[in-house]
Amino acid sequence: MEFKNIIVETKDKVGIIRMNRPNALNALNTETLQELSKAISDLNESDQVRVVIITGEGKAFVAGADIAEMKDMSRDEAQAFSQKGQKVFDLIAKTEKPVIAGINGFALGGGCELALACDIRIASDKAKFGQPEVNLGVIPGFAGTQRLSRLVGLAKAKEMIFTGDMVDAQAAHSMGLVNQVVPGDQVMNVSMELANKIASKGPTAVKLSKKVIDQGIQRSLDDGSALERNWFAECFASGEAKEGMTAFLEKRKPNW
Ligand code: CO8
Repeated sequence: MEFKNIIVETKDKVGIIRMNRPNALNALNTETLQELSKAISDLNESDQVRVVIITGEGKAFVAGADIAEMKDMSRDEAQAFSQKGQKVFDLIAKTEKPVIAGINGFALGGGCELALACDIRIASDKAKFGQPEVNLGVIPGFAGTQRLSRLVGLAKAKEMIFTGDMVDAQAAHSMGLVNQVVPGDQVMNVSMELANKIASKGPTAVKLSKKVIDQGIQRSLDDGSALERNWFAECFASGEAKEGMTAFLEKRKPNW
């Protein structure tokens, strides 16, 4: 599939998706969602790739769903569009490999929701976050009501969603919406550094960590701990535990 609205590349063990509709501030139309879905599936299946970064070209990460495309939607079309976006973002959230959002600028509406579907968020000090849907007479439709409240708590999520106000990167950091704020021109460097560090770790252990955290958080502590036991054992079955521990004892780097 040829991509028109995104650029996909691989550097070492890191797959990079750049949202690339700068004239529309990388707004998500149906075509872009389809491309994003294909790209993330391809990177998930690639043996070379261990970590994925999603970032934006120009002054926006993503300024939301495409308002021009949504404007005349019927109720059924709106439902289908919301479902499509939720499915793509779910694919990102459930990708076996860690996904880092390198937030270079505006992350609004669907753009904030895209960042929320990623595992780790690195933000430029110039980035702005918001769920401005109420300004347009709608609510977030790509799971923002759900993921934002789970990440930053009900009070902050409700304030952002009810007012539609934008918050700057520092405020986003204070509420736990982003992991780190970095100077604007350092977003990709810091994201790559983090991605390379994660990519150097035991690949099965990293994948299973993501799976057990995401699945366990939805269960009781006892049930989550049962999952952890199973997947802890799985690390031994994969052979990577033996290599990691042997390497430690032999004072060398593991080879995985
Ligand atoms: N959709 C379509 N086009 C957009 C969008 C968007 N979300 N955002 C910006 N653009 C376009 C502008 O129309 C403009 O186009 P043109 O040059 O042809 O006039 C171009 O991008 C540049 O934008 P601005 O001139 O507005 O740039 P500014 O720097 O002045 O302002 C802002 C930047 C503040 C980011 C401003 O563009 C803005 O407010 N954008 C809209 C942000 C927004 O409301 N996003 C939420 C959209 S709703 C949503 O995401 C819901 C998701 C769930 C959908 C569920 C499905 C039913």
